[in-house]
Amino acid sequence: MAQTANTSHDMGFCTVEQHILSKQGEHPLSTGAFTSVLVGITLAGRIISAKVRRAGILEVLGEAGDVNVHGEQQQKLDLLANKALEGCLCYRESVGIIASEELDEPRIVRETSGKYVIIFDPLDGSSNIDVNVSVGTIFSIFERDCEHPKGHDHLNDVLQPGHKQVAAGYIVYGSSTVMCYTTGEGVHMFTLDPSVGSFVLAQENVRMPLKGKYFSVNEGNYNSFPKGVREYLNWCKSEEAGPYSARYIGSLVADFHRTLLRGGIFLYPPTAKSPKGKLRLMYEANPIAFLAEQAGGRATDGKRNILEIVPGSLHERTPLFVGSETEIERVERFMQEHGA
Ligand code: AHM
Ligand code: MG
Repeated sequence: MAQTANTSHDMGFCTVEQHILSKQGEHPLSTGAFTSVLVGITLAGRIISAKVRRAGILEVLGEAGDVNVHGEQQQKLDLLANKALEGCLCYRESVGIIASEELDEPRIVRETSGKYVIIFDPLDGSSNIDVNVSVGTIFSIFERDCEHPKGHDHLNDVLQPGHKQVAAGYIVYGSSTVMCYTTGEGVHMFTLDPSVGSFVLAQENVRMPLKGKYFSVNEGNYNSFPKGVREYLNWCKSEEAGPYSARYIGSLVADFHRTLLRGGIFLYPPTAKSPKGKLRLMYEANPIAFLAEQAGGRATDGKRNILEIVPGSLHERTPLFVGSETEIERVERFMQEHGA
């Protein structure tokens, strides 16, 4: 069971903005500039949530007609979500660079000021948009040094390994809209109260259970998984294991949210179609890995801790295994023995 340190009930009514502000002074990075970035993200989250909730009425479902840098059809809601984040962030003085799944290249918002680099997947789980299944927004924040020499390549400010993230989080638009974030001091969870339009503290210091009997994977790809992964999944279904229960939504944010609260494992291994994995390192795996570690879990690409990977490009892909410590150790043992 996830443990609760404090909830809104014993602390009073605490919004996400109040929570972030209350951390100012406690954390070396908790400054007004940093708070402004997080508040920009929560504002965008509320805008996106409103669009997702009324998608059928607003006629924003379906394809937009363009493909993104990955060759995937952009959905109208993908673009609206991207626009909401750009709009809510770029206005803020502390924003230096933004990068998104929906933008080919990072956008340099301020050349020589704007200390933060914000990288996001505006609407993750695109295939679920039109069928009323949970989707989400994922974000990752780095610092950059604004005092750089002339000719500085801003891409280097973006391509930082995950362990340098100063904050990360997601918003899941599910049966309710929930936001989780970390600044490296635990994971905190908020629920959007639509009657007042605020994210209200639901749980501070969320802990991922050490083990959990859920495995979450697209088993349609089973035949092309590495042998170690196939053997692990066979074990999950064996009598010896219990067996485990399968849960797969196909939206990373929603699948991870369940894994965070209930424990178990989410995996997207290399496949024949995506030999380097399908998920994107910088705006999917990194923020999820940071949150997992902060909640007591772990994330690996099968060989390395996700947070140690030095990215070569913004849209780089990676295999991802994330979840309860016990399950990650177990899948690693299977991969060491049978091949990753
Ligand atoms: P997207 O960013 O284009 O939506 O793709 C990422 C999504 C993840 O949310 C999810 O874990 C995965 O793709 C599902 O992939 P698949 O449909 O191959 O199972
Ligand atoms: Mg995505």
